Amino acid sequence: MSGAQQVDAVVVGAGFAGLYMLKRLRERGLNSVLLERGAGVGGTWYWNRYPGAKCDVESPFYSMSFDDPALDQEWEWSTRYPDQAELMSFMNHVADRFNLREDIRLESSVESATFDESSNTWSVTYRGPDGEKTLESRFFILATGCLSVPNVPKFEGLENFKGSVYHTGDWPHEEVDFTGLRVGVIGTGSSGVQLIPEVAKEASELKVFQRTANYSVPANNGPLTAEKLAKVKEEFPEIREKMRNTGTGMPTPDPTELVSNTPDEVVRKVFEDHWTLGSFAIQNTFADLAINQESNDKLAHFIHEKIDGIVEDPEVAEKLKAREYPVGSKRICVDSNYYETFNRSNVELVDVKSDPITSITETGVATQNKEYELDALVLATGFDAMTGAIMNIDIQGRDGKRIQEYWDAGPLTYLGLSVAGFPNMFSLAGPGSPSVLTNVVAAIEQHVEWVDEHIGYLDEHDFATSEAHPDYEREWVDHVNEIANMTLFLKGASWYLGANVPGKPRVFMPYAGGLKAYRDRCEEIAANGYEGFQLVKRDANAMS
Ligand code: NA7
Repeated sequence: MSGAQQVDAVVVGAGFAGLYMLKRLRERGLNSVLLERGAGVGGTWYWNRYPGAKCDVESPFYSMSFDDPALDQEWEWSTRYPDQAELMSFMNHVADRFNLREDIRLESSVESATFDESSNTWSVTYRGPDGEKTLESRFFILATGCLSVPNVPKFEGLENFKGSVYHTGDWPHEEVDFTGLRVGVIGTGSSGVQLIPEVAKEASELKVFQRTANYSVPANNGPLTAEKLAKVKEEFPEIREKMRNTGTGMPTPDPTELVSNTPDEVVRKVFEDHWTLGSFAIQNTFADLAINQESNDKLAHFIHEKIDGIVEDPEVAEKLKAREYPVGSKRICVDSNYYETFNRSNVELVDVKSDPITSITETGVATQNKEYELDALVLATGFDAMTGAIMNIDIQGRDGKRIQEYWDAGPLTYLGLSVAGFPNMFSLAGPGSPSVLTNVVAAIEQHVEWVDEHIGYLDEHDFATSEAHPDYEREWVDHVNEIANMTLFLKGASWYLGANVPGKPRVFMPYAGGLKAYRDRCEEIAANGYEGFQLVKRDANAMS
C-alpha cells in the first residue's frame, strides 16, 4: 500500500460538468473526490468575472437540470441572460443543495495522473493548501473545461508595462476600477465585446486593439419577469425534453428551410426579427447558413448593414465589419451596445491588422506606426481552448503513454469521452464532443449521464477497465473531420481549430454534427455493449 488515500473516482474541475459528475457518482455509491484549482466552485464562471461577463445562452436553458426537476422549480433567474454573478450564485446553490462540498477540495491543482496497470488504478497527484497529495482512484474524470487556460500572447515587453495588466479569463476577485484611466483592450472576441462597453463607461480613454473584426448580434437582455419565469417553470419538463432532441441543445426546433430556396425579402424578415429578438439564434435560422457560403454571405451582409446603421463614423463602421470568414465559423458574439460604444468620444478603434502591435512598452502599446499611452491593459485574448487544461496535466496511461505526446499532432478521442491507452479516464466536453458548438450545458448533461451509466455497466458486468479502441478512435476523429469539412467552420481561424494559439496543431476539435446525432450515436454504442470500447474483465486479461 502506498499510503495514498484510496477512492473510487477523482473528478477534476468544479464547473457544471464536475459538479454534476460528482453528484451522479455519489448517487451510484462511489467514493469520489472533486479537485478544483480555484478557491470556489463555478469553473469558467469563477474565473471570467470581468465587467460585463455573462452567458450568451438564455438563463432557463443554461441552467443545468442536475436531473432534479425540483431545482428547475425553485431557482429564480432574474434576467434573460445570466450574468457571471448570478451563475456563481446558481452553482454555489447547487453545491450546497446536493451537499457536494464535503467531497470537493478547493485550491487543489492536479499536476499528474499515472495509470498503474498492476492495480488498474490512477495515481493522481495534486497540490493543495496542505502541499502535495496523492489519491489512488479507479476512475479519473476530466471536467477541466474548454475555456479554462487563458491565452496570453507573447507580446515583447509585456512584463515591462508599469500599469496593471488583466486577462478576462483570470480576472481579479476584488473590484477593478477603471475610472479616469487610459485603458487598452486587446481582443474583440466574445469577452472583449462584452467588456468593452462596460470599460468605456469608466475609462477616460479606451483604445480597442482589434486584429480581426467579429460578427456580433444584440443580446436584447432584460429582466426575466415573474410572468415569463412562471411560464418557463410550467413548461420546464417539456423544454428539457426538447433540449434533448435538437442539434443545438436548445428547445427551439432545428431549422429546415434553406436561404438558397427562400425569397430574399423573407430571409431578410427572418434575420430582422431575430436581430430584434436578440441572441445568436440568428445563425440557426436556416439550415444552410453553416454550410453554404452564398447563404452565409447574406447574413454577413445583413450584419454589416446593421453596423452601418449604428456606427456614426463610416470609417470605423467599415473596420468593424468582419469580412475574412463566414458568420459562425468563429463563435458569433452576443453584445449589449458593442457597436454603439464606438460612437463615444472616449473610445478609439485601433486596427492592429494593418498596423500590428510590435511591443508593449513601460507606458503602453506600440504598433508599427504609433505608441498608445495607457494606465491599464486588458488582454481579452482568449484561451488555449479544449485541450489546454488537459495538456497541462502530466497524464500517463498504459505503458507510460503520455497524453502530451499522443496528442502532439492534435487531440485523438472516441466520442470526445475516452482516449485509447488511458483506461478508465473520461473527459467531459473535451475535443471530439459537440459541446462548444451547442448549448454546452445540455451537452455536458448528456456526457455526464452517459459516463455514469457506462461506469454502472462496467460494475454490473464485472469489468475492471474501459478505454477507446484505437481503430474506433481513429474512425471517430475521421468522422469529426469529415463533418467539419462539410461546413464553413474551417474558414475561420478560430479556437475551435486551435488557430488562435501560435504553434498549436490546426485540427478542428469539436464534433459539428449536432447534439442530437451525437446523443443517438452514443446511445447506439451503449446498446451495442459499448462498441468501440476495450473492456477488460476484473479477473482476466482478455479484452471484450
Ligand atoms: P476569442 O474568441 O479567442 O477572442 C480572442 C481575441 O483576442 C480575438 O479578437 C483575437 O484576434 C485577439 N487576439 C489574440 N491574440 C492576439 C494578438 N497576439 N494580437 C492581437 N489580438 C489578439 O476569446 P474570447 O475570450 O473573447 O472568447 C472565447 C469564448 O468564450 C467565446 O468564443 C465564447 O464561447 C465564450 P484574432 O481573431 O485571433 O485575430
